Amino acid sequence: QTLLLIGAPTDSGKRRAGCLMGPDAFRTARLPGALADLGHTVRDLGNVRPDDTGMDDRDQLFALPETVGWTRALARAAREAMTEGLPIFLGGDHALSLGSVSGVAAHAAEQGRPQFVLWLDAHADFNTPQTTLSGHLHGTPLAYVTGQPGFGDFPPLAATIPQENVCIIGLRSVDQAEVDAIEASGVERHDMRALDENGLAALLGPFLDRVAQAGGALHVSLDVDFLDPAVAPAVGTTVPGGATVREAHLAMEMIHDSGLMTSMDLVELNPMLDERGRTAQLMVDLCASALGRRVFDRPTPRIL
Ligand code: DIR
Ligand code: MN
Ligand code: MN
Ligand code: MN
Repeated sequence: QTLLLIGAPTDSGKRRAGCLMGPDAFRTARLPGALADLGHTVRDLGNVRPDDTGMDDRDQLFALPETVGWTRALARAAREAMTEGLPIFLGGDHALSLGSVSGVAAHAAEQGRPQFVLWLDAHADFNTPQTTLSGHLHGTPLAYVTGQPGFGDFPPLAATIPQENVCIIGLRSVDQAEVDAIEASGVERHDMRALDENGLAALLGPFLDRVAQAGGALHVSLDVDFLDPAVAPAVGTTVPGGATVREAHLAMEMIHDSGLMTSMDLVELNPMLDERGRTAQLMVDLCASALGRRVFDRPTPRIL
């Protein structure tokens, strides 16, 4: 497969800085090499830069003009990349998905193909610019791409993703307004208790079957905080009680075996908070699993 690495160093989605270093941390942890080792053709397209919007700031929203600029630029980059291969967006905070997901959805609509989204995250990211308590726009991408009201400052969507085509796994920190909106919606959602009780495969398998039945395109958005902070500390919004290393790998392995994934985001890595690159390395290994690395393919461990 042709894989396109697209650096998306968004840092405007929340107040704590550092995610802008994410793309280079993924490169330093040898993401391109790990994917090439699997037999893929890997092209690193470098980093996208945000459009200049000339918009004014809004008191209630953190860095709205910059995030709108990113959304425009990344939606374009995503739509274009879909004609050439499988884009992997190297974040950057989760605000990048306002652009990546709306862009890939626009491409799927052109192809007459339904777009599906798998959201692996502790959070629902289902706030709107009206409901957000933090003013952090990284908490809004799923509301935007499913066409919730209140995104008038953002580019109009070329294609809205039906709520039923979205599946969230890993939930353990959801604002009240998000709970209300999501419970009234058709979004498939599984919190950590559901994962504990049923196992990852029982939650993800039926969703992947639905995507296959529909002949859909599948975007996978992997937020570092899907993982437990004990194994993935390098994220500004850690929430205890997250997925284990194996649960996350199993998700990626099932995604690969399904053959359904058409685009991916790796988001919220904050290298300033990392411990000798261990979170970056784990994200690289997870990405490799999603693209075909199996347990028996793993390099011989180095004895130190
Ligand atoms: C919270 C936290 N729901 C907010 N959100 C996210 O600010 O809207 N943290 N996405 O990673
Ligand atoms: Mn998120
Ligand atoms: Mn999150
Ligand atoms: Mn493969």
